[in-house]
Amino acid sequence: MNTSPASKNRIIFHVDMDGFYSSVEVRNNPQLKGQPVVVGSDPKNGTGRGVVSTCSYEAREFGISSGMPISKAYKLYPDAVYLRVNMELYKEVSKRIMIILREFADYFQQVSVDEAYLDVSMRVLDYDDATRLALCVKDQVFLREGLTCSIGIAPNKLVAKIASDFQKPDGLTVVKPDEVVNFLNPLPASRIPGIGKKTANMLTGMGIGTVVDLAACDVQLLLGKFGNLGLKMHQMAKGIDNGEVMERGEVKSISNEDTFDEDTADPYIINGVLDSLAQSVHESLMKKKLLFKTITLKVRFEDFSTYTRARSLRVYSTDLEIIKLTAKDLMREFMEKRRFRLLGVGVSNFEKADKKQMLITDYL
Ligand code: TTP
Ligand code: MG
Repeated sequence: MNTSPASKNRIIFHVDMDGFYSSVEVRNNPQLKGQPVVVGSDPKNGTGRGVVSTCSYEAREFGISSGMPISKAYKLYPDAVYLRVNMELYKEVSKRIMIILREFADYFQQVSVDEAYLDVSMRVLDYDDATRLALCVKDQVFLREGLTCSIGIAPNKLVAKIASDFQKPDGLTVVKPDEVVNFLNPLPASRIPGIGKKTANMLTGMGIGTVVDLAACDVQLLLGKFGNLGLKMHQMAKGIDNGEVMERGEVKSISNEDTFDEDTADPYIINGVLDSLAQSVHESLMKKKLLFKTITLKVRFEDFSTYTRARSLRVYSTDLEIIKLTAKDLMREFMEKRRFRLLGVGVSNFEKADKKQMLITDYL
């Protein structure tokens, strides 16, 4: 694995594309420029049951955001341009963008379809030099792909990531080592990666609203309340992160999920959906020539509460029946009176099929 040294004087970029899916759509259909564009599932005149994947900054002005039910987005602004997700297209564009970004890095790590870390410590002299390099990155991405991105520059990945989100779209935020604390302190604690809504609410209950509150909190208190996550949060609040920029290994998991047209508790429908999800996951697995060891089930109830369960096998497998059986077995604890809104099936913990014999054996 190609890993950057976690030395003290690093200069890291976090690059994140602006409104990625919607920006690609607008670039391909310039007549959409300046319009509120929402990419997600079919709104079906307000009765659609899926979610918003992302939307253009113009649509964000109406309060629309990623992850919101598409029906809510429609209520907020029915006249927006609603487009379906064209994942093949975004993946293709993503691949080309990552090729551009990689050219600028000593060490490179793609973290999602539209974001990457670049360790540039060895190719720049200081933060001014790094700023010039970041402007070159933005220029190249725009020239070659017609898309804008935002970049955060900082001494570590954590602060670079928070910085890239600080001024969006088309932003560039530089946080030098001696500015880290002043940059982080006034931000809401929820800006720290890993602090979701639930944790943020718990923190608020403890009187912790901002990063400086978190940094000032007694670490024992955080440890008691959140375990190791508490310790990690406390470190991050102080801007400490020694994580290295590393090349991403192969794909970590393969999954698929389905939102029902109508919430259901019907075992016949549920089993049918689990089978077809398992089937599609298995097809991707075969295409990628991978063996799996872990099967994951995701369920979402009608009230949007969401749970995941996973089970690992003793040996690697390629067997479709094992995915189906395990998903159904994991499903058993949820088969109660409540109705389901969404089901998902995934596999992970991979091994290359050519490295090991295809082992199709007993399942736990
Ligand atoms: P993000 O980088 O979080 O969002 P974005 O690029 O659309 O907008 P921003 O300018 O704020 O960075 O996610 C990248 C893509 O991932 C996004 O274009 C669509 C997809 N996505 C989802 O499908 N669902 C989600 O809930 C989120 C957050 C993103
Ligand atoms: Mg983005």
